[in-house]
Amino acid sequence: MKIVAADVIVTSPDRNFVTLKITTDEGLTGLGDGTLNGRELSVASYLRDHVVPLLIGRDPHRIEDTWQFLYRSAYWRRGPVTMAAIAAVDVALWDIKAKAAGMPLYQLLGGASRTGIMAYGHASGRDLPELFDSIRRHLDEGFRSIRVQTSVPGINAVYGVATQPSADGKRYDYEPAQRTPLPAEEDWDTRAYLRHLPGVFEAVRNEFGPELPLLHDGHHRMTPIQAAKLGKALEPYDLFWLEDCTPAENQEALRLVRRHTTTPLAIGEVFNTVWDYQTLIREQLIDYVRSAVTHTGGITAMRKLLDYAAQYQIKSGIHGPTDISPVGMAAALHLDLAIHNFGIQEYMRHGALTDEVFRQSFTFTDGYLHPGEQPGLGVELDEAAAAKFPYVPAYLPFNRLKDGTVHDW
Ligand code: EZ4
Ligand code: CO
Repeated sequence: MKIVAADVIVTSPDRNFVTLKITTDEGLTGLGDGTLNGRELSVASYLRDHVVPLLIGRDPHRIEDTWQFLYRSAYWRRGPVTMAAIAAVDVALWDIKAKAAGMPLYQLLGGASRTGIMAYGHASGRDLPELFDSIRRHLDEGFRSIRVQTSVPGINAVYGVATQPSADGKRYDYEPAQRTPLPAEEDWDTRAYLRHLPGVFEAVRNEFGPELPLLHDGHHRMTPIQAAKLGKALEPYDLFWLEDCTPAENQEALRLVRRHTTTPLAIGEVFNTVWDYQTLIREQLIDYVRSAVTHTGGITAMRKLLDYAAQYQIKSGIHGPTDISPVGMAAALHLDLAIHNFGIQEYMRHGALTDEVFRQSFTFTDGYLHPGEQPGLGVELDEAAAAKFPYVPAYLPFNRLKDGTVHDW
């Protein structure tokens, strides 16, 4: 088999997505996701201008060789743009291989290790009544694990709170990127956050009982000692995980956090290779790997990363926000089903327009996701529908402290 075409499709149904479609001389096609929130066109260019010409004529079955070729021949290694582009190629090739085999992708990855994929949903509220309503709504929708984000008195705009108004006039919802010409400015005060959050978790536990798995995302805002303090303060409320407690490009910082708290830690949504995790995994400084298949070089690289983590009893918590396209989500679900060290899968529903563009075969029943039994990934792209939604500039917000200092968002 030979690759005869590779097309980059940028579409913006509810938000921007970058999709690579690879076509073979036998008429098989495969899809890969290369969406990088707020920097979508850079991946589209990397693919169109520098990768697509290299793919034509290659044997699509040679996935490992293609991965190594794209990684090593670029010379400039790693980075979110490069690794998202490689991921798009890798996932499209796995889609083709599984379609050629007539099997759902998870079968090629070793078959199912479980019957369903536990998914967590995103509850949030500006105050406790609104937060409780949101948790109840998620429970009604079938979610059996819940991430809890809340407004903080004294802060105007906080990451992850759906009902707060956003800069483009819509609800903030699950989608932090806003269709504004400049990044929206939000504000932050770590001490106010640290004072407020433990009481919120106490109230949630009192209302919903001890069993419900609860998660929280600190979104890179704390120093190591602040993160240690928060982890300790949240111990009575038995979190499933505390995510991104520090900006973890400094992996050593987690040694300090780990010394002080038994709250499980999850890190890695902004990482893009196994090297970003080397200290974190070898020294068992985290409990969950948060990488997205889409941003970490695809199935090939994620499998290796998660196999390495497995030696240290570290589990998967694959990133699944709305900025991962249905193609990237499907890749995550096939991997989740196959690996032994599965932990949990993040799941945010895409909007109705996205569902028109991407036809999906996954199911969500009683809190469990399943990728379905269609050969390949189980996702089809309706290119005519995609063409109706051209790219719209959109940026993630950024933070300033009260004195005007830019802070991690
Ligand atoms: O802010 O995907 O855990 N989930 C997250 C996400 C990220 C967005 C950034 O594009 O932190 O909501
Ligand atoms: Co996160």
